[in-house]
Amino acid sequence: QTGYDAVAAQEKWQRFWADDQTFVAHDDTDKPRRYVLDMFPYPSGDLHMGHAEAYAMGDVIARMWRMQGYEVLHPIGWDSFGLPAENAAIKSNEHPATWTYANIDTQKNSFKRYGLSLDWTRELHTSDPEYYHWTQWLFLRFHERGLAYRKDSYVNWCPKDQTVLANEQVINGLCERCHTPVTKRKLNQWYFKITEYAQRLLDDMAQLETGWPDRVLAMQRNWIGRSEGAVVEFTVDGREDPITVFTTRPDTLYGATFMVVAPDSELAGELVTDEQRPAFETYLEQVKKSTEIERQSTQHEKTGVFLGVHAVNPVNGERVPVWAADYVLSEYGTGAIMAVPAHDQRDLDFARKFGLPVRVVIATGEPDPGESGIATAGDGTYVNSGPLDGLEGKAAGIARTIGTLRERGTGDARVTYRLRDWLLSRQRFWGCPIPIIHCPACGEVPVPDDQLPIELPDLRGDALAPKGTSPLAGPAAAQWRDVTCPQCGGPAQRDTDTMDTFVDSSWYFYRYCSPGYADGPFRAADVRRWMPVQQYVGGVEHAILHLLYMRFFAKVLHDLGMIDFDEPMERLLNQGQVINQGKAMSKSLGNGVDLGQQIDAYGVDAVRLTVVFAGPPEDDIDWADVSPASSLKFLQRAYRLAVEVAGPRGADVAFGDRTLRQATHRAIRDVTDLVGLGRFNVAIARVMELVNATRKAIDTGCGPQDAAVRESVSFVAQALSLVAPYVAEEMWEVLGEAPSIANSQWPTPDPELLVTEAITMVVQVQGKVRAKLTVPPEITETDATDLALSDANVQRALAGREVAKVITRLPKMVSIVPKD
Ligand code: ANZ
Ligand code: ZN
Repeated sequence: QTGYDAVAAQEKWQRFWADDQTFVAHDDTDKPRRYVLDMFPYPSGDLHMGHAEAYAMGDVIARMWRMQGYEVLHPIGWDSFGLPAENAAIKSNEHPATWTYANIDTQKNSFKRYGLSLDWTRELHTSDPEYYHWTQWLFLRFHERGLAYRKDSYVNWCPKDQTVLANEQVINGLCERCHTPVTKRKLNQWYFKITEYAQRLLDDMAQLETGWPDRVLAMQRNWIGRSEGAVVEFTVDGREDPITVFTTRPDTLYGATFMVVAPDSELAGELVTDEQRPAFETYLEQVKKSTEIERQSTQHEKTGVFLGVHAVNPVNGERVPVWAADYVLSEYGTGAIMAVPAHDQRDLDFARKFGLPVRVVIATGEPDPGESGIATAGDGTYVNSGPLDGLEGKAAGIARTIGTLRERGTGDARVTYRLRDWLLSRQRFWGCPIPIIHCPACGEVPVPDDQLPIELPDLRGDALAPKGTSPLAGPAAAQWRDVTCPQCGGPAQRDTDTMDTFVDSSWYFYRYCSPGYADGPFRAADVRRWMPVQQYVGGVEHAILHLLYMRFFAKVLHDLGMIDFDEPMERLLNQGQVINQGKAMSKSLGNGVDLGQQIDAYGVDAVRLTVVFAGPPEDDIDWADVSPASSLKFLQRAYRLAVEVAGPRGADVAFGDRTLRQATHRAIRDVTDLVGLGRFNVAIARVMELVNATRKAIDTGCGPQDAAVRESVSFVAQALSLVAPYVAEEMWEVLGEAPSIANSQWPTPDPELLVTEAITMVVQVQGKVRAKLTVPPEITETDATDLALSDANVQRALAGREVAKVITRLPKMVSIVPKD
């Protein structure tokens, strides 16, 4: 028998691993522990190529650590609340749970077939009351600390899905899901106060610098968007409260010739005079239709209305007009600015359009912005700025202005963040109910802990259809909604929103440590045992949202005294995407690759090997460039080696063929290092080289029964088990070893066999020996050529002539042929 039967092997070893409980993590053990976590899947359909890649990468690490002697926790669960289930339920007139749990069944089978070393005993579903009980409990802890609150605000609204969208779910002004243009709507919504943690989220990134990709940290830093500046108060005629602005350039205060407030801020509505109100209202309606991205764009045509009032500049007493314009956002800074057209381009564009004055306060030597239309932002000497006149440099100007403002009580230094609070209300059914009761007498009353979980009622079909409010606010849910107030016993109503599913996914990895725990979200001792997670694996599409939210949750849990670390994920691997023919796979392009079909054709092992071997884990894989057929051929070659070795164990390996042993031990060293560095594809290339060396030793060297061959093939099997577990188990069995290979001991290289004897490499120029160099036996073509060409004698022999050809016979000879 020469080939291994992929289908038979898959079935055989799946059954074995399940019966043997090979991948169950033991709480009770003396071994050191490691926690490898894959971002849990959303059960949208069957497993697809994207999953295939992500989970293959995580499994390399989990299996390696297991063989290295760690007790590995590698759990799996389901992010099972969410809109697709609800939409499917509306269509099929069923409960969203039906669709969800049916999909989970399908996917689960595929996951098992895919041969991942997962601990299924800790499986969880965020849509189980058993789980969301604790999501609600955590919400109440946030609520107690003032970290969950409600406010009225304009929210992004998808008119098609009839739901609120977080800023992050609006992509270029369109709904992330259905691509409908997003509009604005005023609603009373629940928020998490993530802004209170903005600075800590920034500071603690220091802990992530070695383990997380730089680009993810950069994206988070940008998203948080720390900005240093000042607040300045401008008084308004006939009004008690001043207008407070946030500026990064308080030093330009003498150049502030008008003010602008966000049209959709409360302040604008308060300030506008009766005379200007109609124009303002018309403008506001228009603004509500545009997206934030359009509003912030410098290309965006400047629009605005005068509000009819003037404010007083605190440094020079000048009266400046107050306008409303959409380039000022209500949610950033204070929602109002002092406009300095000479030194800020957007203010200048606005001033030129509406004929407002432009006053230069920093002489930079550049053309007058009022004439050129180009604002000057550089450093220079202050002019037209009272006591600042003659001063050089903005650092000095800013410091001095803040000093003055502070003395007079009209301003102060201020740090602002771009980060907004996390809008968590969703007007949808298939999510975690918010455990709050609204009582006409007592107001917002938390559901007492002992009444949790608040389970979803049984709604289906048309009761779930989008009507602009939550299905839980509709008539079908009246019985569920009407309750008595826990405080006064009077009639009251449940909150009818459900939570953003990002809440569910912000704490699932703690739950894996205490599956089924009934007295809290997790047991502190369990989390202390397993966490922080040593390796987190998932897509870069989560670089901001999920990864920021879960970091925020960790900090709150830390402050609640529930965990003793504040960063839950030590290392992060963002795998690339699987694309086809250079493009993302999509139905419309018809370039989708079906994972099931690939597995049917080539087997799990070959597909997994292909995915991991395709390139660095972070890079995209173009399925048009890879060949699962050649992966399968390689696996068969490796398997045949084991078949040839099979038979009684030979002599002591110490007497085995030295050349092959050296190749094996160098491969052990390299594969160990490369996997540790996340360079899985290069590690596989090394295994392929070892397979070739072993083949050569069998065919033209020591023959199959030499102990060095068994040693080499054993390592090949172990290394292959990282990506091709079925064939690896088969090889292990053929070699006569006890299953499972997953529990075998990863070898350590013998230092004595790593010593590389030096080889003399002869360098010829035009057939004449010009140099003898000492090189390692495994020297590569490029290294040998570079080394030869940089030798002084070789250079002299070349005498400046160009090289026509380099012929190598490695590692012994390099022959250089010069031109002419
Ligand atoms: C006066 C000024 C003069 C400004 C100048 C800039 C240059 P970052 O760095 O992004 O924080 N600003 C403040 N709040 C705003 C809002 N809600 N919507 C739109 N723009 C707003 O930018 C801070 C600067 O952006 C602030 O400093 C303010 O304009 C503007 F030569 O104030 B500046
Ligand atoms: Zn009450």
